Amino acid sequence: NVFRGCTIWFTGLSGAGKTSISFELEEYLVSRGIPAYSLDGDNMRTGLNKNLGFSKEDREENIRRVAEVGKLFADAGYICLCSFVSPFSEDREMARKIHSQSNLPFFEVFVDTPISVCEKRDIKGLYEKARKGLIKGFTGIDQEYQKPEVPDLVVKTVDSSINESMMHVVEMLEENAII
Ligand code: GGZ
Repeated sequence: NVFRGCTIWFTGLSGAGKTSISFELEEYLVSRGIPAYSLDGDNMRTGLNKNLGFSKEDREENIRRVAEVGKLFADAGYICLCSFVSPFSEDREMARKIHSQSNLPFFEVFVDTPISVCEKRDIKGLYEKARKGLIKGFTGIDQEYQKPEVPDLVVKTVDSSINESMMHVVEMLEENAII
C-alpha cells in the first residue's frame, strides 16, 4: 500500500456540508490505515488564524496560511482535508499554486449546495443573524461567493447522504492513484 500525500480543498457556502464530508472521509481513510487530517474554520480560526476576520483581505490571509499548513501535511504524506468557504477564486488559485510549487497534488472539490438549502439548515443560526444585519459580510448574503469554474470534483449534497458524497471523493482519489 502506497499513499501519496495531497490536499483536498473543499469550498462552498457556510452550511454546505464541507466539514461533514471531510470528517466522514477522514474516518474512512484513517480506519484503513491511511493518514489523514482535517483543517477547518473551527480549528484554524481559533488558533493560528485567530487574529483574522472575514474581510476580503483577512480571508485571503486565512486561505494563505491554511494552504501553507496543508502543504506541510501533504509533504509529510498526509491526506490533508481543508474545509473553508474560500469564496474568492484567486485565493483558491493561490492555495493550488502553493501546492504545485512543491509538486504536491491538490484537488479542489466544490460542495455545491444551493444557498436556499444552506439557509434552511442554518445549523449555527448565522444566516438568520446575517439577514438581520447582525453579521456583516456574510458569504452569500452581503458578500459574494465565486463558484469554481473548473473544480476537480463537484459534490451535490441535496438528495444524497454524507456517505454518498464522501464516496465520490474516494473515487477521485482512487482515479488519481492517491489511494
Ligand atoms: C462566512 C462566516 C462569517 C462570514 C462567520 N462569512 O458554517 P460555519 O460558520 O462553520 O462556516 C463559516 C465559517 C467560515 O470560515 P472560513 O475560514 O471557512 O472562511 S473563509 O474561507 O472565507 O476565510 C461560518 C462562520 O465561519 N462565519 N462569519 N462573514 N462565514
